Amino acid sequence: ASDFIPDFLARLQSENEKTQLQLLQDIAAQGDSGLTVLMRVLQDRQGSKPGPLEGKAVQILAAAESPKAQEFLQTQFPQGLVPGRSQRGIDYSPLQTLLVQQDFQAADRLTLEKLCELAGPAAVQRRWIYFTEVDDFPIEDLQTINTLWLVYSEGKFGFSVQRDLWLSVGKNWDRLWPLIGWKSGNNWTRYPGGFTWSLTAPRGHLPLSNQLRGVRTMASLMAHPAWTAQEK
Ligand code: UYC
Repeated sequence: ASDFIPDFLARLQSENEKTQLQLLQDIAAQGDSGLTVLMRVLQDRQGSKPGPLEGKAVQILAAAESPKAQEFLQTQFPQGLVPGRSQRGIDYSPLQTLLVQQDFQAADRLTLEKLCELAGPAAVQRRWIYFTEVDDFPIEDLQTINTLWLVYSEGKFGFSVQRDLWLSVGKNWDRLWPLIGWKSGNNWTRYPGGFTWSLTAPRGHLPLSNQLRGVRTMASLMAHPAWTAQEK
């Protein structure tokens, strides 16, 4: 029954990321022995920086109704796969939980809340952030939030993805909006119903930045040193 395991592990080594993610889905479809392979993959990769491959494996294990898989996640990753590093003592584990569950809409809301927390009590009260507050965000916290989005979205969502696209269109907002599905023709995408809260969304679709008060907050986010600084 587990003949496929060595072959699978060998293919996982060689294929590109997109194929690897597909391989993980295929293996998960093999039932309990498939879950065992996913646990093995995660164990083999412990100590290296988690990416979308590890994120997908954790999402599959978390969704499986398998006590063995639950226990594995509890013991191997009691704090979650991604370390929730924060320079301001902010707890990112609820965000990690929502992203593991692929509840992208709730995760998006919580991301906005976390950015307000980062900006301080005035922003928490106001429920939105000034662009000047973004400049003072610690690199470490933005990297944590971004890594969480990247790891649990097959590398599709996150500020750094938005930034890559923004650079690819010469920092032209009018070209960015349709690319990430925030505007279609002359129409802004309506919050929340118009947005796509799943991986079928275009790259860079999430997390959202409300443009009601202009682009300066998003511009500050895109220009933040977090995206060019070395990760710890
Ligand atoms: N909304 O249209 N948005 C809200 C987006 C705009 C508006 C929240 C994103 C255009 C109002 C989020 C886009 C616009 C509210 C987003 C978008 C507009 C609101 C909840 C595409 C009108 C009610 C968090 C760029 C033409 C709140 C929050 C209020 C909410 C996101 C209207 C996450 C990405 C220009 C009236 N929109 N927003 O910030 O403050 O409240 O009245 O961007």
